[in-house]
Amino acid sequence: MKALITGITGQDGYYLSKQLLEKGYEVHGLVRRASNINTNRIDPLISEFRDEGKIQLYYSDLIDSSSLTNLINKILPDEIYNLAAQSHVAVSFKNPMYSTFTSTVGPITILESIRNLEKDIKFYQASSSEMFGGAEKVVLNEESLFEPKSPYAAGKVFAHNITKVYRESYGIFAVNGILFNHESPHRGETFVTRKITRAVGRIYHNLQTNLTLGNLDASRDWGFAGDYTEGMYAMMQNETADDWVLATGETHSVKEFAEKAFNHVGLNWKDFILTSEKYSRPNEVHHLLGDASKAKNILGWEPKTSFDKLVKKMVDSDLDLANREKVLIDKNLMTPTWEYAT
Ligand code: NAP
Ligand code: F7E
Repeated sequence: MKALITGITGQDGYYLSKQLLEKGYEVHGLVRRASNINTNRIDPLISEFRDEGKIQLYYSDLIDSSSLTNLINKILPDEIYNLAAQSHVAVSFKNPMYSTFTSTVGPITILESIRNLEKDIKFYQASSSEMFGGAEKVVLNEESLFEPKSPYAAGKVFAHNITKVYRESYGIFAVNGILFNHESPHRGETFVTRKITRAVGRIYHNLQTNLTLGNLDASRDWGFAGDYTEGMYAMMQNETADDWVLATGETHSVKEFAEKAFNHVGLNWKDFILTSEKYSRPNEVHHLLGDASKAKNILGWEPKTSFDKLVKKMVDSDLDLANREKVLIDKNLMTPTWEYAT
């Protein structure tokens, strides 16, 4: 089996390609050219699987439709997972056009390519719980209404709908995975969970003195990314294509996440956390809580990692990272970074 993954260099790209490679897939990934090498997450997979020709990377971009189409025509994958996006909600307010182009032009280009090919290629679209808007404290499922609150979410609603349109109009096996927040030690460092665990590691090793956050009262249904990429695969193996919610069914505030993360190293979060308006968004998603019963009943998917285990896993990994950084900083081989933007 051959899979093409857009967004292979991201958090989910890492877990999904690892799982597919371990199942014997040939994995093809789309990489953006950047001034610094940006394959650090998947480097271990590249060194393990490249010699067997099991992992192959190509320069492209979701908004470069011709290169994307040429790639699909050349690779002729069995499954395409569209994970690429400008995925930071706060940044999407600053770069609304780029964020929207990426989320909309990308999937429709892929769907058009699939429509024009003889081969039956399955398509996975990375939909998001952000599409729900989170204004009400309700439990959300596949039937809940979309009320996007950001350019990011508005773009994802388009992609979700166009995926459904191609499924219903042309019989393409096109799946929407409506995933609630999922985190890991590979999470980008400007998302709130990783920003917190990174700070805990650095504060513990005296590399940072405090941490500035925005809205501490926002709550999210946070799961572990590796569990969610297994869910993506299960959706693609189901007999029929559909829309699926993946969530844990628990919600926790940013404050609770911070409290648990600092407690894990014996520190009190109140001694280190500051708040600033600079991290608030023009429009906030206050509360997200998902119901993944459909995925559980039909796909047999359930999250395996509890909230406590997730926080500990992320803190432990960032303690280790900060420890390694400390060694380099002490030898003047690295300049400390004190605070991350966004
Ligand atoms: P991520 O870590 O931010 O990774 C995003 C990936 O997209 C990276 O590989 C990035 O490349 C790539 N990318 C960005 N713009 C691109 C473009 N114009 N052309 C080609 N590639 C581009 O995101 P993630 O957490 O793995 O999430 C994966 C997908 O699921 C995203 O679509 C996200 O919106 C969606 N999602 C995520 C969550 C979550 O909680 N993680 C929940 C629901 C939905 P670089 O490495 O070069 O930046
Ligand atoms: O924010 C609040 C912030 O940026 C979570 C993406 O993967 O999940 C992610 O989007 C909450 C928000 O993730 C800071 O205001 C407080 O209420 O970690 P986040 P997100 O916006 O939920 C969804 C499902 C996706 O699809 C997205 O791609 O935390 N918050 N203080 C902060 N957030 C950040 N980033 N930084 C802060 O300092």
